[in-house]
Amino acid sequence: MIGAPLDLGQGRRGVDMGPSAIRYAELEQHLIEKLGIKVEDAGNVHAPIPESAVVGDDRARFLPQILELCDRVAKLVVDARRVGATPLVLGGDHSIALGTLVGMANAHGPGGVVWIDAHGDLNTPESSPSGNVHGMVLAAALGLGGPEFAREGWTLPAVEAGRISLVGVRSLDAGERELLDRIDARVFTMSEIDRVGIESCMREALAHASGPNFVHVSLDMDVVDPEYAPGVGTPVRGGLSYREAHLAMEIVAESGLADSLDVVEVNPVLDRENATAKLAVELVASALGARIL
Ligand SMILES: [Mn+2]
Repeated sequence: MIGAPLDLGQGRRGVDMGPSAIRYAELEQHLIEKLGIKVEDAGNVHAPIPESAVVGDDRARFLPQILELCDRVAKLVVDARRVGATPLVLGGDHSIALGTLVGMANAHGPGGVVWIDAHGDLNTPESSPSGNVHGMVLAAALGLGGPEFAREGWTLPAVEAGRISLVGVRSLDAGERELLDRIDARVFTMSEIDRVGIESCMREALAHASGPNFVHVSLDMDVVDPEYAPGVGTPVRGGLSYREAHLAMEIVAESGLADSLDVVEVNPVLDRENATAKLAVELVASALGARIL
């Protein structure tokens, strides 16, 4: 378990408290007592705060500080893989997933990813309407974010272009649609999930991401409908229901494919009685094998 209390990748304060909220909702106890999983909490990596950091380039705000933090996450992920552990990274905004993916790629070579998110996170500094890096992280992991994302010692692309699955998407920018035309991604929009069901969508998403080196599952809590997950920075109506979110994670566990996980964008400032962090704990537990029976 690695905490990444970063909020420089988006515009609102609060997601920096995500790791605390998730720990306070008793993630560790859940995993140990209910699932018998051995957990080691590596604590939080150092994260600068926006009030004392330099914004830098408006097209990719706080990018140098974000990459520094991702590098710290990546090193802990490599350490975890060395001892055969499953890295579970707690955000923080979604930028931290670049650290997880680079760490996995440094340890094993480029892999596949199932990106469970209301958004595509496939912008670049050129295409981004906001300059928020959390909306660029998947493009960056593909090596398509531009030269500003390159760093010494980083394996980029960290993800193979033919092994990306997006699940739960309902908000894409024009630049993201263009990028999707150029890569072989499987995109399961909410519309497709409505039509064919979350079960077959998740099975196909995992199959598309599977292959050599690793499969990473990245869970942005904003994929869940704001009715169940109100404490996220960028809520979009029409998301996964409580049961659909659980079933998606149960299928992750059943597949046995996930080598690493992250859960991101929990914002306690916008939450109701820590409901979103509690749901994050439940969903992580489902992804790691919690069952009803
Ligand atoms: Mn996201």
